[in-house]
Amino acid sequence: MAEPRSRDTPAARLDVRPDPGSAPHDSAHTHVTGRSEYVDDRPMRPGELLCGLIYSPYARARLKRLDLSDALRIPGVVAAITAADVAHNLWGSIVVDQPLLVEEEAQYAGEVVAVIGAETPEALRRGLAAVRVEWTRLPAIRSIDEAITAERFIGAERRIERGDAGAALQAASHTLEGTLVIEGADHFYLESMAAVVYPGGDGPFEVHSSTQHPTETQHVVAEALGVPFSDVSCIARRLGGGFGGKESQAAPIAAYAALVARASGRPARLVLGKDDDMIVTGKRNPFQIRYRVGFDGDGRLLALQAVLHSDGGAYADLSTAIMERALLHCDNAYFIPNVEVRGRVCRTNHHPHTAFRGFGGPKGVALVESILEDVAGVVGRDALDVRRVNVYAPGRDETHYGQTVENNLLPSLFESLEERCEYRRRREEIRAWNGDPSNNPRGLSMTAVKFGISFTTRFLNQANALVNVHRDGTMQVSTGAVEMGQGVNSRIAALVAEQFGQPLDAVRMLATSTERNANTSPTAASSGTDLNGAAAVAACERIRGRLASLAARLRDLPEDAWPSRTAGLGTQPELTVADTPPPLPVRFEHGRVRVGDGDAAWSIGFAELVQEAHRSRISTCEYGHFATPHLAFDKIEGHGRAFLYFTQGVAASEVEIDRWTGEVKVRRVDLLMDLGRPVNHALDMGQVVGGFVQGMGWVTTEHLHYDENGLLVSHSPSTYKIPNVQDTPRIFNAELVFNEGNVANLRRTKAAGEPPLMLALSVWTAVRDAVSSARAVRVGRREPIAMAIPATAERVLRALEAETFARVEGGRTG
Ligand code: MTE
Ligand code: QUE
Ligand code: MOS
Repeated sequence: MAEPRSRDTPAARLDVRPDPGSAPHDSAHTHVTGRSEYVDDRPMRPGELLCGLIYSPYARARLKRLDLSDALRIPGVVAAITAADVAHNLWGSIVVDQPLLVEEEAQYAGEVVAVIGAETPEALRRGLAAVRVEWTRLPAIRSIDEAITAERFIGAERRIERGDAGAALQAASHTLEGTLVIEGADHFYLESMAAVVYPGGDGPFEVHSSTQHPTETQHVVAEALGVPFSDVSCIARRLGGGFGGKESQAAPIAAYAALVARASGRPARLVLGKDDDMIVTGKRNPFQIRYRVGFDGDGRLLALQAVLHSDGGAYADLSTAIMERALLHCDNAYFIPNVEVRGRVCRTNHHPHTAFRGFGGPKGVALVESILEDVAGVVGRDALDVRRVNVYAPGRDETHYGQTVENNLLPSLFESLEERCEYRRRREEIRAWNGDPSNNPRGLSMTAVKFGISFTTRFLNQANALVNVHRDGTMQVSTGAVEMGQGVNSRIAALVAEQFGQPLDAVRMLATSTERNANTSPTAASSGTDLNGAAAVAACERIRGRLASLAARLRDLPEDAWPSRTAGLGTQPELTVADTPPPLPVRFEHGRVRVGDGDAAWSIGFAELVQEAHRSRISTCEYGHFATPHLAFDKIEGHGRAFLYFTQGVAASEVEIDRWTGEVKVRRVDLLMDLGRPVNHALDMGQVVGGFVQGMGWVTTEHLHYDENGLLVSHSPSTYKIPNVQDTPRIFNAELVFNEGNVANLRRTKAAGEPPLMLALSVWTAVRDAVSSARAVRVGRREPIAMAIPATAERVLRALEAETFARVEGGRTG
């Protein structure tokens, strides 16, 4: 039986957008043939050294002795670097608080104390083993609770408020409270941290780094060496994945290699093995969230009070900005009239935690989706109906930080997916299935995402681009965007090709280099294409203006008076043009430039026009800069327009739990995503599907284990379980919806990179739905299921068999 529809959602059904036939990723061919060059694929230069790291095995320890003399006596060991060799031994993206190398006291297991450079892998291995290092262990803080007790924090408390959450909670007919635990996760990029540095002398130090942030890497290297920024260039051709992990933490890796290069005068290469990479680098911030929520008998949210604590690790890194984004996403897709959310970053003795796809957003989204799942149980309604009464809708469309949700497709996304995935029918089927306790429990849940697109720190929302149009009509483009698999280069190339009416293969994207693009922001916050694409288009527009004016002049000149015939002879006055296009329609399409309309239209080949421009001393190269307009977020007040627009989506996941092992299988996922008008449909689908599966790993099997010294022990694929091909949903229907309404952004597109990850929370809520319905069959009522992220098999089994575990473990201890 169909349930009544809530009134405040528009009935419009959304159309899905067919793939118009997308161009392949610009590296697809070299990827599949193994010819794509990553940092460690660079050929070794004569004399090049291989580097390795010595790090603390203890969460906190005083450096008692560090003796490198034995190591340096080993044949082939050439350099040994310690803190004493670093010009400025402090770095940090937001707060400059982190030593590159330990001076006196290590603050986390994995903190680097020395770097060895050697001529061969064997010499490096022996050199690392010969370093004499002694530590005195000190008491460490290894959990959020311990940090709260010790009052060890990073930065001040942040707060966002609207209305009076306290009073609304008092007045609410229903309330719930709880604690949500979200653990960390490793980025598990396939290319570990890597840098090759060629020492300066005849030019700047040339740093090839697997970094999402070439500018910061350049700066950290320069400060470590004590040279001006102009003496360091940083180049990032491509990354074998970054996912946020290489936004800040690639910089010290490059600095270690640079210090060896300077000390030895030789090229130096530092490429971490998987185990070292996982131990040394920070992860997604673990969070612990205490909340109280008030709602009415329909499940309509009235008030949310939440205190978010994150584990920042030993140093600030990006944790305060991540916390801010978490606070800004506690509403997710839902209108909550009274909100009081507070956030505090804890300082612990873990590796400094860092950016990871979603950047705090996933924690806010998890909180409210978790709450709505529990609210539904309390009011006895289907969780989808509870979500639909709460979703942002006309008249209920202002966020708790005072930004209006424009181009809001959320109500229709819910409605469309409900139909497309046959939610009601499957809900009945699952109810019947779960009624038989000998079946493996199944669960179904639909969650949403509304992700704010922009860096919440205003100055980061800028980009620059260089566009060179060559005389054969081909183009070279360089921007600050880093290609890490997401396809940013292909998207920017398509935008530039479109500007000039040229085919895609006329555009070559150059390696990202601080020599062509300086003062760039990291490729992060899903805004790589938005920012750098807009900068490239700005450059194109100026070139187009000049070329269009020139075309209009040529139209009126006899061909034998054109610059290509006369400029060398000097017989004709030189043509001059302004940057602005002429008052005539000029179109760049199909390889030609067309002046005028209809019968009066005249055209010239694009390459020919570029030749004429060069003969007239008109530049066909430009530098463009873009700064996102309209942003007005006051961090102190926690109020204002934080984002240019929102990327939105919904997903419904069905899971089955193995009742004997707790293992989760995802049977089916239906997903609808609003990415506006995509530049490249197939690349965006890759982001959607890839982000979702990455998120599935985060909420199910990826579990970090640390030993009693605070050292990560799950530091390889055998102990840290990312999704593999068998773990992907058996049925996976992912579609993009048709939306031409995002006027805020370049070409009405929407950013795709991070948002789909958060839709994987539907797998986590589906697991809880499965557990709660299986238990309801036994205990006779649905009750809120406390479940941490990740919902590992062990945790799921414990939740399912709570009484059995209580009996067995009670018996054992008592
Ligand atoms: N996709 C691939 N294949 N590899 C990556 O490292 N990083 C993600 C996302 N998608 C990533 C990815 C993250 S964390 C971000 S912020 C965006 O891509 C960055 O790229 P964009 O701004 O061009 O979307
Ligand atoms: C999303 C992001 C980032 C962010 C804010 C977001 C991000 C990032 C920073 C940041 C903030 C202040 C700084 C700085 C960086 O903020 O990636 O260097 O001083 O680096 O909403 O992804
Ligand atoms: Mo992505 S976490 O903003 O690099």
